[in-house]
Amino acid sequence: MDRLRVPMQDQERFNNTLPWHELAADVTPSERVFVVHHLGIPQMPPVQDWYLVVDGLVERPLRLGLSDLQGFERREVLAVHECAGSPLRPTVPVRRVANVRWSGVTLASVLRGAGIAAAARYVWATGADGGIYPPTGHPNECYRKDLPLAKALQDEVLLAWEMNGAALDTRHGAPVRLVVPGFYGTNSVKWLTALSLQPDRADGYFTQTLYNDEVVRDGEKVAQPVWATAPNSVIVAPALGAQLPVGRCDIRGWAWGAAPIATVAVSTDGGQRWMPAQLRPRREFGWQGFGASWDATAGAHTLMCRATDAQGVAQPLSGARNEVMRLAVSVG
Ligand SMILES: Nc1nc2c(c(=O)[nH]1)N[C@H]1C(S)=C(S)[C@@H](COP(=O)(O)O)O[C@H]1N2
Ligand SMILES: [Mo]
Repeated sequence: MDRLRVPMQDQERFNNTLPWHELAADVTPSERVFVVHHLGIPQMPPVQDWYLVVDGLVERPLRLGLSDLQGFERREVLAVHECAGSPLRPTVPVRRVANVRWSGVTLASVLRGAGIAAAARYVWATGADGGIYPPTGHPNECYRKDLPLAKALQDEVLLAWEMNGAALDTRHGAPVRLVVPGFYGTNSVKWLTALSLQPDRADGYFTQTLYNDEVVRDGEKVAQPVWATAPNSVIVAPALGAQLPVGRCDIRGWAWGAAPIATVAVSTDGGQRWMPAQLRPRREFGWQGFGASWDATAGAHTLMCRATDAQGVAQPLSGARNEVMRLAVSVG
């Protein structure tokens, strides 16, 4: 089935990221949610002209407008939204993160509405945007990602048209985007125009070339798609570079990962000694608040936080996108 085609907006790409101390709220206000797009922003048509094609290994291909989608049961999910960082520098942490309440319908309900054929293994999701990826000059017919069907059918995975109770902003993928809680942001395709059930992984630069981590498994180097989020954490108070008075200082932050976080440890001396932080339980797929009280002494200090998930996987100290954060502050 033919998907919707639109021109691109003639405008600068931008990736905006806030300093972490502006992420103090449990649910991140929409204007503080980072914006990332690789090819620019497409000129989406008026919402009544938008449609989504569902095809491939389905019993009945569908062409759905927004009002058709709204006929499925509504579902809301609170979820961490985390960018994996530059796909050209997969081990460099950026910690672009937010905690968002998304609303829409489950991807599963729409796929089941089309009838899932037995041979289907992956869901390919296509955005309306296309063009050059500036860092490498590679041309792209579209932005396309894929999900393993087993994940796609989890009921936290949404086709969303609302963010924090308001209609999605154009920059965040209006009118409808995919939201994949527990997977990195790159998988949450914005400006969605097509879903296709397929037996194999998707074609295209963003699934075949970029967003594949090299990992060693059983002594062999293999490519691992950038899907599930690894445990991670940020300190939101005090702020990076803060000048603090001597005495009691509350260290606060957020921890998250595909699996719930079980413990967070905090260091105030660059990782020589660690103390356990207090940690809130996970709510839905959201991040978990942690806090620790520190008796700050005069001098320069490096604050660090390290999350360990319920499966015992801890943030590495270095060399990974989720390596522990180091925050320099001075006291006195
Ligand atoms: N269509 C489309 N979807 C996309 C992208 C894109 O370039 N095009 N970028 C992805 C990346 S890398 C991230 S981190 C998130 C960012 O979503 P946001 O801008 O709403 O925060 O969108 C993802 N979805
Ligand atoms: Mo990203």
